[in-house]
Amino acid sequence: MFSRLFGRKAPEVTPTTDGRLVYAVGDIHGRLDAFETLLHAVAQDALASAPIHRPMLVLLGDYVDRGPASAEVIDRILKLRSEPAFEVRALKGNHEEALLEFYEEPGFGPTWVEHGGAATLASYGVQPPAMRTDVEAWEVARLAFQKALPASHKDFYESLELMIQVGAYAFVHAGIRPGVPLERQVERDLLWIRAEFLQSNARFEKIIVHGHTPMEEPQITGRRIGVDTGAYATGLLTAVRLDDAGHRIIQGRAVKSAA
Ligand SMILES: [Mn+2]
Repeated sequence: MFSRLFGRKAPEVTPTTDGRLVYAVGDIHGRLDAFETLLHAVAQDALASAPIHRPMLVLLGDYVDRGPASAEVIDRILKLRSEPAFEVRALKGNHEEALLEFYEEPGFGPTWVEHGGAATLASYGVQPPAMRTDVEAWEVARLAFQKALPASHKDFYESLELMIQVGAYAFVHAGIRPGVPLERQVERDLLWIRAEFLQSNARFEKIIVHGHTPMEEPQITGRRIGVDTGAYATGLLTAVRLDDAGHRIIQGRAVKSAA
């Protein structure tokens, strides 16, 4: 009311993280090099911040495919989980969904490879079939993949989360469907949505922190924070640091970009 009377905007309220220090990391896509650089920067920042509670590291999904070191990225995440420095929370991306689909269904192989799956198979020591249409060869590759995939990795892929909420923020891989309450969002949208979410002017219940759609620069608006900077191609991996004082971008760049 007052804002209308005085012709001013309502005062901005800083969104809260309920006292937590949170880092949300964008799409890694097999770029262990960029991930290591970013983790180093995040760890330095966390030490300097001396938070009261253990800092939270939210991984926004799409750990595998396209880049050269998918299996190694998962090993690195599992190691982080075994260490005390961060509470590690990992979201499911559409590329992890594709991996799990191929694990069950060899006919999905050609589709997966179109989206960078060959790099993931290679990182597990599995050669994808030369002929995309060779059904028997895909079944051989699937069986080899099932054998090569460590149980710890299978557990990891199967236990990924779809949404994490902290204070005024909700973390998802791709985005949310506008107009649908957070608790009624469906997996397909959370993993895949693009334009309908990115171009929406709808009011969201929380500030949505997401990856999935690569942009040259991190996208920060009042309703969403997008941190996918296409690391697999650019070598630049982005995180957003959130606490009760606000947000700050932290980036890690691989020494060399992918050719
Ligand atoms: Mn994605």
